[in-house]
Amino acid sequence: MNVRTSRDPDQLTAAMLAGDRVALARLITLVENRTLRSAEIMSRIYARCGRAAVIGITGPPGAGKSTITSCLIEHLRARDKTVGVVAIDPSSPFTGGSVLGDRIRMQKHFLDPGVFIRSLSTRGSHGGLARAGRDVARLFDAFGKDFVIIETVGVGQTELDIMEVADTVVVVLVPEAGDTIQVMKAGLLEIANVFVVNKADREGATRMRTELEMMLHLKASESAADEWNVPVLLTKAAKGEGTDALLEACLEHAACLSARSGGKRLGRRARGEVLEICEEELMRRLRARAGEDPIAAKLDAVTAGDLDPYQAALDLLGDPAALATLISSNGRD
Ligand SMILES: Nc1nc2c(ncn2[C@@H]2O[C@H](COP(=O)(O)OP(=O)(O)O)[C@@H](O)[C@H]2O)c(=O)[nH]1
Ligand SMILES: [Mg+2]
Repeated sequence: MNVRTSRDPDQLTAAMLAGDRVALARLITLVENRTLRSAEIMSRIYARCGRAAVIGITGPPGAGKSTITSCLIEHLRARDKTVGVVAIDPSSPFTGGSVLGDRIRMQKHFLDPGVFIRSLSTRGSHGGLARAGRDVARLFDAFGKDFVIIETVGVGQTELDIMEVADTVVVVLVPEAGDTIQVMKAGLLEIANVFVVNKADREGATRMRTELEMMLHLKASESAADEWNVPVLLTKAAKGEGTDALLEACLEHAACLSARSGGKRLGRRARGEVLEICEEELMRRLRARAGEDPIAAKLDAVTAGDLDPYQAALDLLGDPAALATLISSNGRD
């Protein structure tokens, strides 16, 4: 078998679980393409997941997420831990900043066999991207990485969805007016386990920390007592300052989690996830069949003005035989 070109989930997952990095890269590509194979692949590796500590890093573009990720990789490698990174940022690929020093630092990570970095493109729907991000994180976990870092731009539902797979969610902000309000609007206050005010070399960092602490205090007094107090840390990631304390906070949070649940949170939204996987696969199959009958015939009737789109959809859904054809796996991918 040539693992570079194989599409066989059994062979590829066996090779990957035996430690083959090329097989891992190939599986990531297949999972990124969101075909039926992604579900088949994930089902084969799922039982091996749950050992890695998954850290999600989110925040606005340019806040310093990639720079922080790079620092965390360095700290983890110094402790002999292996790391997988999934970067989901359509606007800027994971290069670790434009400064030459940053790029040289990133280069080192790309050459390190203990580190596997993968950027995901925006291909497909947003839901598809969120699922791809989660699945790649799980592939790293099953492969045996000690830590998985997911970097994503924190502005929408995609990011919130991806963060479901993270054990510890780090929200990175910068001292700029309006950011704390943005935090509330984007629902980040609900998902953050650790807040970071990066670029603390700029004015307003301590004020922003105070604002965040006040917001967290209000939230804590509203809800039942939580064993975890969300810390607000200041970092100057470009200089590497404060990122060791950030890693410590992430480790403390992970320890707090496992003490609380007696294990990993894997599968805590199992019901929702099954429905999501079905939805994605059903949509994929429907789209693949859109050019064929019975959908094509209905579309023609709608374009000709003989049928309205609502009735066309109701006809298709009301015909069990048509429905069975539509959602059957065509085995072409
Ligand atoms: N002044 C300052 N700039 C920083 C700091 N951390 C990162 N940057 C710079 O901010 C820019 C965006 O960083 P990047 O990590 O790519 O942000 P991302 O879009 O959140 O991943 C880069 O030019 C970094 O060098 C910091 O602590 N202070
Ligand atoms: Mg980035």
